[in-house]
Amino acid sequence: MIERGTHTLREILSQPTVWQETLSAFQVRASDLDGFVRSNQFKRALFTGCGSTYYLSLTAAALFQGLSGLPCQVRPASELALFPRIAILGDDKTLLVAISRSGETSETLAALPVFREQTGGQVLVITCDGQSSLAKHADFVLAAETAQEQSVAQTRSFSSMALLTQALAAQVAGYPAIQALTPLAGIVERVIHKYQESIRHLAETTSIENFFFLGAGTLYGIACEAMLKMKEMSLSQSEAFHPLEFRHGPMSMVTERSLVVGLLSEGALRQELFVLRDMHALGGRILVIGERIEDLPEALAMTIELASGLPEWTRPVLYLPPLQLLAYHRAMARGQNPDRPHNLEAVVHLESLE
Ligand code: F1P
Repeated sequence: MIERGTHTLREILSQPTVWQETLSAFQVRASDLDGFVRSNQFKRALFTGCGSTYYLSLTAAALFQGLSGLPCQVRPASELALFPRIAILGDDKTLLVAISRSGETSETLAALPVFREQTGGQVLVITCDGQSSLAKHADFVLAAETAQEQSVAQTRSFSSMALLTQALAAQVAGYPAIQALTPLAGIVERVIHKYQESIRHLAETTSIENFFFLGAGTLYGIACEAMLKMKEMSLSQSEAFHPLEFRHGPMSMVTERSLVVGLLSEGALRQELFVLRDMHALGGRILVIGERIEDLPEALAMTIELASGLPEWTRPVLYLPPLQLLAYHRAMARGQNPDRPHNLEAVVHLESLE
């Protein structure tokens, strides 16, 4: 019998290698992608997915708009399928980017024909299964095949598909995508190695009862994914907020039994640190993840410094492995099996949509 958590841990730790493989796969498709983008002259993009891949869409759309300047929207696939008139804006110059690890989720599959009928636009699919039903219905496919997983909860699949969205955004914006993203694999390996033990130690702190993940801009989708990982794997109370939104009510839940995790950006760093100091004053424990962490006394927080030296747009994926490890070790400490989360399946089917 395989010990609980074996697949999840192996998949989390394999990310440096799988990211390299994913970027190589992207490189093979890069000139075809250029042709696809040039011949369609897209004016806007709509990103969609379900669960983890909806949260990935939030980060991807923010990056895409930030780099390319094209307006982007994000909707859960169920909203596109069930409420197209209020969920879909656009015309035949709109690109739908549909993201799904399995490529078989019923809502995401149902969204495609609805989008095509309403806009006449093209569909680009990002997936871990290039032979899936979703991929078969796409106009263009980017696949991270070696990121496929045995675990139900997405870890390396999420980060590898995130890397593909970053590469897509960079390429559309005319940045040297591969060159900019290649160093990430080495950097994440160092981050995992340096912080794995202290993350495990924090995750095993049984006095922590609830988790709050705060992220702004491109990091909001990452905060949501961290919240979902903590719920799925360890069945712990967790929520995600934009950092300043947190002060508008939700912070009333912070006690000395809370862990507030700040995913620090560059643009709003001062304000984010202000919120974290505030939450510490309310009794919360603080974990911060950021490129460089200064101005925060050690006693106030546990810190994870990415120290990548890379441009900010490349960095969102680097926050993921420490957050996945936090959820994994919390699950193990609570006797859960993160490979097979409670009540969950790897693919969600809703018969009435099929
Ligand atoms: C999306 C998803 C996952 C979730 C669970 C069920 O799947 O909702 O986010 O963790 O595994 O499926 P997919 O469309 O990306 O395959």
